[in-house]
Amino acid sequence: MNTPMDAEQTLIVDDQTPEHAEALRELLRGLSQPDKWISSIYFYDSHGSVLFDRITELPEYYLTRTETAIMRAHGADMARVIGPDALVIEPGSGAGEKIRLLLGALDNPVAYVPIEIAREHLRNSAEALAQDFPELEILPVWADFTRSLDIPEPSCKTHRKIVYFPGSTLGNFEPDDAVALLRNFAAMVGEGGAALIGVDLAKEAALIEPAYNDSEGVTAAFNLNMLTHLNRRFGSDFKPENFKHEAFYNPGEGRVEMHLKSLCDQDVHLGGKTIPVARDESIHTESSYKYSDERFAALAGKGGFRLVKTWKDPESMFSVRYLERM
Ligand code: AVJ
Repeated sequence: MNTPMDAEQTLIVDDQTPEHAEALRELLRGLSQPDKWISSIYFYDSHGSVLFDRITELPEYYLTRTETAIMRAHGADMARVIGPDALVIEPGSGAGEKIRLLLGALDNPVAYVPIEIAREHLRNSAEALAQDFPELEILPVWADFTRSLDIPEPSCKTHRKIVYFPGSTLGNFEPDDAVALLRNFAAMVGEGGAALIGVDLAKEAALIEPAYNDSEGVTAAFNLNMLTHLNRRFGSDFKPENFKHEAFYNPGEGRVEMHLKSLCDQDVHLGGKTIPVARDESIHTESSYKYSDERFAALAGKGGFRLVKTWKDPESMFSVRYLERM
């Protein structure tokens, strides 16, 4: 009866917090629309994070590789426009290579403020960074970066606070939400502050779609893993084998859409509700917006920033944008 305590055992915690109840209501709201949707935040359980790391190494997934190359090629120029003694704020995990390239290029950065909702992740990445930059003051903040929060004061004076937001993560926000997020960044950096943001570029569908339909099926596994994650977190009974990964560029909306398409008529149970899903019906799991120069400049303006400088790779696949607070 009792499973011996070993690495195989998965403890299921019965979550009765109000946050969990609110998340369940939002899930049910999305799944009762004529066009069903589930938030892309549910990609990222621990297995999903491993799959995402594998995606970033796929030959088809140009985003990470290209952005890293832009940081390497133009880091010195970025450091010049940012100026000395910067305080760098990174909303989301700071585990990556890109933050190291930026901090390594900057002239005497005074402090690094990673903001992360996953507490263990925040601690681990901050500790790893402290090893690599022993002289840098690190001021981790445990928070949801989409909400308002206070940026801690560094012990040395800073001449510019800057938000670093790489990875085209901004593209996962609906345009109105992206504007709200930029406004939040503007509040974090204050007067004279700035932002350095990695943004995937709008381009031909044929150049984008392979990145979301890789030949090894890692992106398909990443998309389908969301269902396993939901089953564990919310006690639902999605059958991943009854769904198929689908991803395409929607040029009208300027976004890649990921969907899970039902292979049969089926019922899914979640939070005491029965959700019928028809054969060929799809659940929208992610949008990844791609921006032209014009559309990004307009978005930045609405978010309270002026687009000052853009760096691209030679093929114009990806961009890194420097914005100053208006
Ligand atoms: C890291 C969120 C920008 O949209 O390209 C990768 C996530 N989705 N493959 C992206 C993702 C499918 C990725 N972002």
